[in-house]
Amino acid sequence: MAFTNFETREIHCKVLYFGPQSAGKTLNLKSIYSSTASEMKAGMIDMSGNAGPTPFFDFLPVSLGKIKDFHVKLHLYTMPVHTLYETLQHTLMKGLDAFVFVADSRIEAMADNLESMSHVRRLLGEHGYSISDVPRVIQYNKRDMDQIMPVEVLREELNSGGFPDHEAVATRSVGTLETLQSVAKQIIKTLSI
Ligand SMILES: Nc1nc2c(ncn2[C@@H]2O[C@H](COP(=O)(O)OP(=O)(O)OP(=O)(O)O)[C@@H](O)[C@H]2O)c(=O)[nH]1
Ligand SMILES: [Mg+2]
Repeated sequence: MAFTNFETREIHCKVLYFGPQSAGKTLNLKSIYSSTASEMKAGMIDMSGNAGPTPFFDFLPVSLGKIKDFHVKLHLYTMPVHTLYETLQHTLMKGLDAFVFVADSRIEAMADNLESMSHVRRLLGEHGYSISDVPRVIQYNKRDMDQIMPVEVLREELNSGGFPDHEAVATRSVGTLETLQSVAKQIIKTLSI
């Protein structure tokens, strides 16, 4: 649920990036960070130093600017994959406004994608969200790699609900901003301002 502060005229929304291990969740946030104009970077946590698997989670606040006299901010988080961090997963699930599912397009990652998607659905259910109603974007990442699944198959397996989806190459910042814009558009529609 978006948090509205009427005194400061700010609305804070929470977006979680899900997906299997190494799908490119952290790189999505890094790419958004590096594509943001330096004058807009105030308040962002510099993520350029983080490398390798994410031990806990990543966090990146981004500003959408003013909408009807309210300053709208998105708080982007990546969800840790390992069940070792179950408590953290439950904490991150609270107050969710939308999510991005980053799929790894490689054929060998298909089973992990499916398992990760059912984990997301399970978490949504456990936290009282209406599974088919939470705004989301599905991203088919690593489109530059060899031996990848056709997008139509990924769509059939991971996006039967017909949510907005995008192809991406996060290493080259291809599709990462489009994914963010897509999720922002859906969130803005749900804001009651
Ligand atoms: N070729 C290619 N490699 C990618 C792409 N996206 C991510 N990678 C690589 O995949 C690896 C994992 O990327 P991360 O962004 O750390 O993935 P993650 O989902 O945050 O991984 P965890 O934090 O371990 O769950 C890195 O070596 C990236 O360079 C892509 O689009 N193309
Ligand atoms: Mg990571």
